[in-house]
Amino acid sequence: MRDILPSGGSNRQAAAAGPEPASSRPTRNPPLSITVFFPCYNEQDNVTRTVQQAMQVLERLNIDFEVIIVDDGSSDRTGQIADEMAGQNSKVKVVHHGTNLGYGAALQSGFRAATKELVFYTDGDGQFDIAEMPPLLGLMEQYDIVSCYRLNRQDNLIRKINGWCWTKLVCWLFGMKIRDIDCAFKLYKREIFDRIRLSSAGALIDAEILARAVRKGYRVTQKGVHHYPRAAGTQTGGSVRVILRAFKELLQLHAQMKKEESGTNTSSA
Ligand SMILES: Nc1nc2c(ncn2[C@@H]2O[C@H](COP(=O)(O)OP(=O)(O)O)[C@@H](O)[C@H]2O)c(=O)[nH]1
Ligand SMILES: [Mg+2]
Repeated sequence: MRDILPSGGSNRQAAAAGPEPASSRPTRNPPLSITVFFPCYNEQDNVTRTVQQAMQVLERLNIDFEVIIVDDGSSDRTGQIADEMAGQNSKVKVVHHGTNLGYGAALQSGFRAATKELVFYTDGDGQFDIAEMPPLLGLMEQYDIVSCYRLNRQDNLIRKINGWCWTKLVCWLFGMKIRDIDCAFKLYKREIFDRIRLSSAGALIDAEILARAVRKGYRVTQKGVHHYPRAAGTQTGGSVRVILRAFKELLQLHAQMKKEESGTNTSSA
């Protein structure tokens, strides 16, 4: 486990010049409340199982919680199933997108809708085991973010190589040391999202959140989790459209953050 700090000097300056990092403020132990959310796009055959497993794990924790399903404009029955679950349990909430807006937009909606002290998300397709989330909670006494990495990524070799290169590229551009940037198993202090403005609607979102949070001085730690084959439904995370959009957003974000950084340096000079 490592304490992840920005590796670039300018980022370090920006973090030092920013407001007091959350990690230096007192944290309650145990954490009082958690939002768990699932981005879902056409997950009619997975969403019930995924949400029920989450409810079981969360009930056992004995803390205040809510579960949010973000239906990203699904054309199958995901939205109806989500509404039915919310109708049966007041702890389940649903956010619907009228059309498919993309993975990043789905995550942004989840973070915006979250009301609890901590916010955790994982994919609605059930490729992770939410039972691996509770051991991460204790880490929030020392850290603001737990970014997990897949111990046994269940994808073909090409996708694994692409994922490795993407992580390296993004970390190099934004001065971070993260093992698996797109691993959809992350825990955050919710207040982070009051202090950063996100722009990525596509797959760049994970990188953008981490880059912006690290720049603000939030502390990240990493932990390995297991990854399972998709049991049902269709994977779209590696499609050419998703990849091209991620590269376009990467160029835009890099330029935007450089501009923001030079603005910060000029105003603090
Ligand atoms: N790919 C994709 N996934 C979305 C979108 N909106 C929400 N999701 C959800 O994001 C998660 C990851 O998608 P998936 O295709 O399994 O990607 P992969 O696991 O990275 O190959 C799933 O829970 C999807 O239902 C979207 O517009 N595109
Ligand atoms: Mg998946």
